[in-house]
Amino acid sequence: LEGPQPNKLLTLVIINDGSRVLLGRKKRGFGEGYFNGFGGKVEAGETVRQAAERELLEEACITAEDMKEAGVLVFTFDDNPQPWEVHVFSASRFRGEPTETDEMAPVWFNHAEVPFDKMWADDVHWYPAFLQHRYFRGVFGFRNTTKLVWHILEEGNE
Ligand code: 6OG
Repeated sequence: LEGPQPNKLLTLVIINDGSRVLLGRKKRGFGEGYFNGFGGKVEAGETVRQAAERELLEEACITAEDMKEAGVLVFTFDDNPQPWEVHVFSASRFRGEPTETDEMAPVWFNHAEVPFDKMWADDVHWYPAFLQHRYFRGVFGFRNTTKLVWHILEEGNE
């Protein structure tokens, strides 16, 4: 039997210029085919923020200039004993040109045209808070990796 395990830490950065968000279509690995922000696992010896900056550069070839903490999401899976804790950041300004990489193909979407049907099932729940700059905390329960079966979401103004 496996006992409780510490959360696995990941990052997610979404550029929001006020009317559009920059997402990437994931080309390989976990979540392939889905649109999402840019991010990945926090590595040993780096802070969550450093990991967020590194993954944004690796996956989209840009550096955020005003990256802020936007919220925290915890994902539990019936087929994985380790919850994932995803730290979500937002930024409105960046240096560099969003560029397709091996991992991600960047695309801008108007706020009203975010492609939720091609995104993780949790996203539709917390994007309203994200787009309105309200800090959010959510816990999401997935079955068979991709089916969302329950969630809790709190929004504030922190
Ligand atoms: P790599 O393992 O490819 O990073 N991620 C999720 N994002 C959303 N919106 N919903 C989920 O529901 C997610 N699960 C993972 C975190 C994976 C990237 O995908 C995000 C990371 O940015 C389950 O390095």
